[in-house]
Amino acid sequence: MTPADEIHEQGCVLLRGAIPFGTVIQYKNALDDIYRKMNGNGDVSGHEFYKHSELSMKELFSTPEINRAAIDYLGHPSPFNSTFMSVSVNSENSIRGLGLHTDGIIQGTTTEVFCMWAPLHECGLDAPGLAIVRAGKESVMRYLQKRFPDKKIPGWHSALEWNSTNAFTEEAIQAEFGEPWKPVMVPGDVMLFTNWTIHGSNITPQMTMKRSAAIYRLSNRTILQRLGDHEFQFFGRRYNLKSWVRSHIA
Ligand SMILES: O=C(O)CCC(=O)C(=O)O
Repeated sequence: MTPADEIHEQGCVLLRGAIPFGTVIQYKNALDDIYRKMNGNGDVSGHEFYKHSELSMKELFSTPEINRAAIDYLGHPSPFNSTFMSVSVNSENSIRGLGLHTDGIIQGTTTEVFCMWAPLHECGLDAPGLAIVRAGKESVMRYLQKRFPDKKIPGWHSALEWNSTNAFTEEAIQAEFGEPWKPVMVPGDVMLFTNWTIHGSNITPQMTMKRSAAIYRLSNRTILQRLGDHEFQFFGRRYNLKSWVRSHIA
């Protein structure tokens, strides 16, 4: 079974040692430099990171194994978004993590998205790791439709509304899918999943160390194609963003 087959079947696959250790440490050091300069520990976008370090997220994840999995899953991968996220129990050090969710319910489900998550520190034992539900798109879609019966799925998404329900509590998810997988991971390991995979931070009060992760997402549609999904109004007339960009810029 290929990594893409595993993603179809169970929503995720963990590639051990997928990126050379030394490369990951170079990115970790660059991120620490940025935090020192900015005197902060929040999220850093891939774009901001590149401006400071000239290290690109694309290159970090560009190994033959990962490229193959992305092509097998998406066909023609195109950059979607990228960020570095640092998590610890001490919120002065970083953010305190994210509860269980699917990226699609927040960022949209009309585009297929392939997500790569790589820790820059050891995690899952002394530092927060990743909690991930081993369930494929079909079963997650069935679950979401059951929990949000009046919404069109795929289609509906909301940055806030999903979070005002109990659809993503540990208890609700466990009752439907069983205990989420919480693997111990080291720099070089990469978890691959999609915008349908239920996941979040694995954090307990005992995890006293900080962990950073590089997160890079690709989609099966280019930015221009995605713009075609959006309409806007100007002086009472409706415009399609993609057609507008084509005629005025592209
Ligand atoms: O890095 C983490 O702890 C969680 C990341 C996550 O859930 C996300 O970026 O969607």
